Amino acid sequence: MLIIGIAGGTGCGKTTVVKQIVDELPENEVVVISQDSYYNDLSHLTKEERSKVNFDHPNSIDFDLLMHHLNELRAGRSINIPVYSFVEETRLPESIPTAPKKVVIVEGILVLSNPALRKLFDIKIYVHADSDERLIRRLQRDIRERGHDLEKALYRYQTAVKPMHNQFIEPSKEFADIIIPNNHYNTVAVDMVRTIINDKLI
Ligand code: UZR
Ligand code: MG
Repeated sequence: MLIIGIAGGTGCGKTTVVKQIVDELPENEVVVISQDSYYNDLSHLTKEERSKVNFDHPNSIDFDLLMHHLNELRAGRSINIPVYSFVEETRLPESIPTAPKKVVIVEGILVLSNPALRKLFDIKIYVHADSDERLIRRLQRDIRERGHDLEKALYRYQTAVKPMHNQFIEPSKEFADIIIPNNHYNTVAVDMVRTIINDKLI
């Protein structure tokens, strides 16, 4: 089994890079796990209380469960991945049964910031995009897909997203084996990563 960790700031294009990598791989050999699925269960808080949570701080992620799940997959056992709703800002009651595959990709803003989690990755990738590019993409997504208005999205960016990025995410770049420049979609880098994976799969 090959476990690949892919980090990078919000809006850097992680999800797109992952999609491109996975598209060329046989479906039955790869599973993608998103850090977003592992936000702490906040169902005991009111919606008002949840909207004040700092979702960019490492403490908002259930890293223990994520690591437990990776160890289970490594041991050949299936896991139940929690389902998180960005609109409700909490974990939903259902979960997704997931079997071990040859390639496991773990993506999320903070996946290279946690030392114990980092140790579980065979390949560590950081996707870089400039902060103005990331802010543009982030605003588009927050407004279109996550039901925020411009005011709320900008407030969160200034009070949580940016400071946490500078404190935890950007410094995790030094742990990467590969840094993908992604201001514009980078086909060459994605091809190189695919080649590395294919080599390991044979
Ligand atoms: P990516 N996030 C939300 O917007 N709402 C939530 O309920 C939970 C998380 C955001 C989170 C972080 N920060 O910046 C981003 N906030 O999701 C990480 N606020 O997701 O890697 O796709 O950008
Ligand atoms: Mg994403």
